[in-house]
Amino acid sequence: MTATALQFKDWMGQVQAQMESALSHYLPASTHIPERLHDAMRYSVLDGGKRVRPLLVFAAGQLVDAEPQRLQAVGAAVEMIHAYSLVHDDMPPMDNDVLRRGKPTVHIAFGEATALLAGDALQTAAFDVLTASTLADQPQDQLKMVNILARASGSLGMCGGQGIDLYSVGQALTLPELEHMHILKTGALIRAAVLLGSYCGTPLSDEQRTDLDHYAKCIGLAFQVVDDILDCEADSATLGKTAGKDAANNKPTYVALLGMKGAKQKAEELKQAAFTALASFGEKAQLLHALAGYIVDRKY
Ligand code: GRG
Repeated sequence: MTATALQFKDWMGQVQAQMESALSHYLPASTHIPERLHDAMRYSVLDGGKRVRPLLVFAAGQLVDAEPQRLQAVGAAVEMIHAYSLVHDDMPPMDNDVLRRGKPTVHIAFGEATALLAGDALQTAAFDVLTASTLADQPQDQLKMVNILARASGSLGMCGGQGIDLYSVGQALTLPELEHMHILKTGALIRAAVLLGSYCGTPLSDEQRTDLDHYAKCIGLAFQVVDDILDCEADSATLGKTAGKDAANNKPTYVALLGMKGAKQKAEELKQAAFTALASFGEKAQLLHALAGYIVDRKY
């Protein structure tokens, strides 16, 4: 491993540790009544996950010299939305999964009604954190941040993407349709994480914001392409299948549409496009650059 790669790994470890404490701080304590609901919320968020979205918040914060406390709050808000989406996605009417991050899913551990409530409460807790303290220099910027997170999470963002996914089961999606679904389902929150981090410090110019947004769109889509590749590889290894669980469940994937080689090439192209979008930021975009590499080259 090179010195730069080691420094990046150290930085990731530090942000992940900071986020664990920040999330624990912002989530209601288990001792609050109703304890069962707060236990379920904490169970779904703490002690697990790569924290990719908070890492992006911090990396974008570096561009604008943002204060760590602001980035922790914003990272916590985004991670709470992410956790809520996983809790609901795992439930029987959606993916019906029994394991997440190596432990029983929330509805298995706490029951379906509590899982539903925990997801709902995590969603509103995110907006509580995003509005409870000053996170941008200008009040209108903080208002914009609330709007960015709401848009990215709702029916024009993540929920909309999940809807397209649900309604397309058993249908043959074209590549543009698959791409549209993932830009919303996974990409919208990743894009929001990058933009939100950039609102926490010195304002960017419109041109810089456009470049940053382009970077965020590329890595948001790359994240899903790589997720499909990893799913397919894991399922091939354990089940001896070549198409992966999603394809076996009749869900469209990049690997099914492009083949493994084509999907890997697509991820590489998106990474290069993300790098290009960062060119004008120079040294300040080092962490965003490294994160694009991490997202595309990760092994889990
Ligand atoms: C139910 C409203 C609602 C939305 C669900 C994002 C989503 C929409 C569902 C997740 C389904 C899924 C597993 C998609 C694949 C990509 C993805 C988001 C993987 C999980 O994210 P990671 O890898 O997870 O960042 P960790 O555990 O590291 O936090």
